[in-house]
Amino acid sequence: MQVIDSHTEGEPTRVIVSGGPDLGSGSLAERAKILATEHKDFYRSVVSEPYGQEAMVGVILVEPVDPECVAGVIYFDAAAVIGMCGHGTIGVAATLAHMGKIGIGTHKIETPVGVVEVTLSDANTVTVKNVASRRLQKDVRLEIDGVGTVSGDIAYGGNWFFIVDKSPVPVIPSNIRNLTEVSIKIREAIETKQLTGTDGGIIDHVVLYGPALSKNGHSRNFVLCPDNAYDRSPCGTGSSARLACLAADNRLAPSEEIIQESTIGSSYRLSYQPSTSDTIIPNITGQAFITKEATLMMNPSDPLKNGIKL
Ligand code: PYC
Repeated sequence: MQVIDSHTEGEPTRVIVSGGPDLGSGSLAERAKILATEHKDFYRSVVSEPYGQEAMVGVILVEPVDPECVAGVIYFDAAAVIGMCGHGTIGVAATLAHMGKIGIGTHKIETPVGVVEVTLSDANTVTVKNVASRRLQKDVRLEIDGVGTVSGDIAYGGNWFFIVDKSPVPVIPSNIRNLTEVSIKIREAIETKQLTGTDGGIIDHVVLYGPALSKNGHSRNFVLCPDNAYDRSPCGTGSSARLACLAADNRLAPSEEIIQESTIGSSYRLSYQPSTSDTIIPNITGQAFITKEATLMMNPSDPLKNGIKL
């Protein structure tokens, strides 16, 4: 299996260029479902240790249904197939450019949750025009053991998020373990209360916000992903969901640009355009760098070929 690895603002992406499973020729959502239900061991092994690394998001490149798209993509982490991935899309654009498949300019990419646009400004800098994003519920209060009441919004940016505006734990690198534990408790409380997005969409990402640490930053975030790893980048879909909340509260005007910091201090430039009465179209700009081209050798007799399961 041929893969190309990159990182987007510190968050790793592995693009499977060839040798992935046959997912048929249905819609991208149907193919994502086949990956999720019939190839769990496969997708876990691609991104988990010892073949992958912590926090890695994998991407299978597939034929798009929409002929205007340069590629179809299906995203996954070590725990789940996910609808969309902002940092992954920036990584895919840089990877397609590295492969000579796209040049400077704007291109369409098909995901299981809709078509997104990528604008490649140079070999590394990419702006993603994401799918329509919206807030579903404001000020949902949760009682968290050892923390107290935590209030957050349920919002969509290609995945479903619980967004806490005022993190109960300062968003600084030395708190990563504590931030992870609190975010996992929040996600468990969401499950216990059976809170979901529209059509039962699983709220599998939690974002905690704190003040920016840089002079020009708007805020800094900590993002818990389904596999319990934290996003090293500011999370493209999480940032999209947050933009929807800021827009709904009139805290950010259309086209106004903000700098969103990640936990590790990398950043995205963010803005939005209004779409329907309750949705916005987010723009996310960040940088991705290719880190390797490799052949993954999954030996059937390797007892750890499906990843380390503890
Ligand atoms: O950038 O959207 C994102 C993302 C989702 C999970 C990890 N990164």
